[in-house]
Amino acid sequence: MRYFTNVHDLGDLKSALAEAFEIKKDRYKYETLGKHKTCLLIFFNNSLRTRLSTQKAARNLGMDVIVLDVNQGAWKLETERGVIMDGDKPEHLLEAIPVMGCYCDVIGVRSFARFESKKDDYEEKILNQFIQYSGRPVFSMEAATRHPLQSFADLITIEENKRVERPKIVMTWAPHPRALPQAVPNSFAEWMNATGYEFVITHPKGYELDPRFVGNAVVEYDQDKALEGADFVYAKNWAAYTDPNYGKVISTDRSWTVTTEKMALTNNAFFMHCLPVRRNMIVSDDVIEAPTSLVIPEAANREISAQVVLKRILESL
Ligand code: AN0
Ligand code: CP
Repeated sequence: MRYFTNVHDLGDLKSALAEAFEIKKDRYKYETLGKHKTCLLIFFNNSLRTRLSTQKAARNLGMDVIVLDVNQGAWKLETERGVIMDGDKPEHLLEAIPVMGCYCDVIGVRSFARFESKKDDYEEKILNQFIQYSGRPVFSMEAATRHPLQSFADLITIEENKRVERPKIVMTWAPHPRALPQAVPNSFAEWMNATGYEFVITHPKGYELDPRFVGNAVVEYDQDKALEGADFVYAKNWAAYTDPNYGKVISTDRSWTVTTEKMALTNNAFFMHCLPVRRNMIVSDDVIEAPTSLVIPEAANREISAQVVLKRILESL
């Protein structure tokens, strides 16, 4: 595997999961695979989990790791071709990318949707430039439209906790004060559609996701109805996708917050969220602290999902 940007790059999910569980049993089994190989992690945006878990995964495989926060200490980057660079950006991404490629064997990139141009975001303009110009294998650490390392960790967590073969998974929008990307919900939907699970998405009108990600999921605007019989509740906020509101907050309706009353409608469901989460906006204290909350196991599985991806990339070098 040379690139990891979406669910399809992983191929058969059953074998990917088997590999994940093998690694989880002994995470040092392949500790020499990455000897003398350098993993460069580029962050255009903040991160706690991705930053730590991906470094840990790379080190478990014996790799060296370099982390660069582009906005802290590097030169401010111009990303548009054709711009007369007489402003505040001394370097162009078109030089910076191949330079970064000189110092490593594998590159991870975090670059969120900017909400300036829906076309640029949904064409994955930044991530694709790394693929095109770095000369190195590239994996996404959350790009504009997807967060596949998160979705893979979420899938591992569901497999570890499901009580029936075909659980009902409900992804619910929840309120948040700031505009957040659609990457996590898009990606979760893409991965759930690739499994045989029952999958329902619920959100207020106006928060419809890109139909290419919704796929065959059932969309139910009544959150209470959607939650009935759920085995897993996956909460996430996202900003509007549809025009003319792309990238905007159009509701902060707190009746959508996941509370104990909401969870009572489910089949004693597990609660999931990728974190970071705003308590009592997205989810109540009681729900996130309950024994049915999987937020910490999901975060723990980020090390495992990253390690499967890095192992496969190393095997292809
Ligand atoms: C980001 C998002 O919603 O995409 C990262 C989540 C993993 N969240 C925030 O910016 C709060
Ligand atoms: N879930 C996740 O990707 O968290 P960070 O943004 O902290 O990396």
